[in-house]
Amino acid sequence: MSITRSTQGRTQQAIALEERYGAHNYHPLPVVLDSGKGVFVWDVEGKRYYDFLSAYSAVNQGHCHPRLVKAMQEQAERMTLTSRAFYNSVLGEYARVVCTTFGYGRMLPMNTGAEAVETALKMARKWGYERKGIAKDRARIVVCEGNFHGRTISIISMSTDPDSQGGFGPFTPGFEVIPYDDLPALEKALDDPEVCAFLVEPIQGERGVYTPADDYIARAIALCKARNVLFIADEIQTGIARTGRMLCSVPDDVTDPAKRPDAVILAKALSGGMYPVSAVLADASIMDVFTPGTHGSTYGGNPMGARLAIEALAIVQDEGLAANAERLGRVFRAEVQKLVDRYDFLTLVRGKGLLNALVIEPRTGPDGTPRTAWELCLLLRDNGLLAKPTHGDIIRFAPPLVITEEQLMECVRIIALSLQQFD
Ligand code: IF1
Repeated sequence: MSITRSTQGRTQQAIALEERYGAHNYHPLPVVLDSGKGVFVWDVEGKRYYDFLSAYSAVNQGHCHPRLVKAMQEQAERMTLTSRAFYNSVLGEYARVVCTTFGYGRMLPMNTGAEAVETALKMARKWGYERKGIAKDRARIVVCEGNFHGRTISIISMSTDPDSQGGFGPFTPGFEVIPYDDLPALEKALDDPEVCAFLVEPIQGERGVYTPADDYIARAIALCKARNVLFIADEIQTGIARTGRMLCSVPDDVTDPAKRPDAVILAKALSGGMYPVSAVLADASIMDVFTPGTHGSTYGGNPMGARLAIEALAIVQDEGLAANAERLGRVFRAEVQKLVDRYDFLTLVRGKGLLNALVIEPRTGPDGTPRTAWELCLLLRDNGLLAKPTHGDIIRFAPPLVITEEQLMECVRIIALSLQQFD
């Protein structure tokens, strides 16, 4: 006997199950996604949406890219996990590909972004003691207000966001917080001889696609090099073509090590949304502070993740995703700027490549109801586009980088319609 449920019931049932059995550590937009392909996702009721979040920039290559699905199927039938107790036949090639793609001598493979950030923190401290001569347990790392680098205890210890940090003490010491996009503050912080590293996002994603002055990162790199401090770029959200080039912190054609980050942290789109894969990139003079037994991970460098990362990076190159993001990002910001000029409750649109955000003035509608970014996201959802507010009044717009101009213009029309209804 076939039991047919009203499809609306499937949405409510999925939400109810998650509410009942899942921890309440998120407040998802009320939509239950069931399948995805390229720029599109479908909910359990069969409704299609444009995905304008891309799983926080993990699906740059588009949902279920056929080359990634094929790579996963093939590797799944061959070998998925060996641990690093033994070599495997894919990790060496993955290490070569990711080092040559981004221009570094060594890579350390991990799984989640936070794990890679923690790895970079350990590397920086150990480098500080062994190469810079900082006294034992005295190393300090400079970070920025508004940072987001993950959710582990040490990473939230450097956070300035009460939601991320509150209630989880005691905190890991050794972090110095300075204002973002403030070179004099960085210069002052670097006066401390016990500083081993400066960890920074080239654009602060979680803060709302907070974009610094054009020369901030380049000048911060120069300051760090001059003071023998490691410049560590967290490119977990901004890297891998999202902002119109392979790394947001440095143009692809800048090869001079003096003008490049000392270390780069990657995750998310490194596997195209198929599997947690992250990595820390640095040259041997820094990375070789890690010796056998000083760091590791059960799944880090596994053949499945390695195979997917090789394919995910190849897709970015083969499909010209950086150039597409650069070109269509300009189109998107120009079109949305017209809407900002039209509606007084829109403050600005900002971003780089296809990592953009729209800042809304929170207000109360004529019927007395709140008109916040959340309400606008519900209208966008009803009109077939999924996006999510960050920090209350900011909506991030970050579609998969495979989007076409025609699709992008359709999404601009959806945003315009939703703003009209929101007004
Ligand atoms: C959540 C947003 C948050 C990151 C950067 C490290 C990590 C992230 C620059 C850690 C992860 C995710 C985490 C997820 C929501 C999303 C996010 F910024 F993308 F919007 F939280 F701020 N560095 N960002 O963006 O990587 O351990 O998650 O693999 O925690 O809510 P991860």
